[in-house]
Amino acid sequence: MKITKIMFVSSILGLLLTGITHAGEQKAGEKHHAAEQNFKVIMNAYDTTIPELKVEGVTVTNIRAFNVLNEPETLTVRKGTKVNITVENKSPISEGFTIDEYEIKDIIKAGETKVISFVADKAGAFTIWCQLHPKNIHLPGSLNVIE
Ligand SMILES: [Cu+2]
Repeated sequence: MKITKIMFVSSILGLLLTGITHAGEQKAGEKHHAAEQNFKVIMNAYDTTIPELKVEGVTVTNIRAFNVLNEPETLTVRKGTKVNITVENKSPISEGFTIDEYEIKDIIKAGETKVISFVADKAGAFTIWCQLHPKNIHLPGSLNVIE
C-alpha cells in the first residue's frame, strides 16, 4: 500500500519534470520563431489605358500604360525580426526590388522567384520600389518596421 503510494507520487513528479522541460523547450522554440517572418510578394503587371493626357500643351489620347504592383503592398514587422521575402515576378519583363535604407537592390527576371532576406534593424516606414523603370508606372510598396 505504502510502496504503491510512493511509486504513484514519484511517477507524477516524473511527469511534472518532463512537462516542465518540454514547456521550456517550446518557449525557446517559439521565441526563435517569432524573430523570423516570411512574406510572399507577387509583382503583377497590368495594362491600363489613359483616355486623355495633356503634356506641355499637347493632348494625347489612348496611351497604353504599363503598371506594376507589388501584392501585398505593405509588409509590417517588428524591429529585430529576420525577414524573408519571397518575390515572384509575374510581369513579362525584369523588375527591380529596392529598399534604399536597407541597401537592398535586386533584380527579379520575368517569371523568376527570388528570396530576399535581411534583419529589420531600423524602425520606420520604408518605400519598396523598382529601380529599373520610371516611378510613375509603379505603385510602390512599403516596409513598416515597428518598435
Ligand atoms: Cu519595374
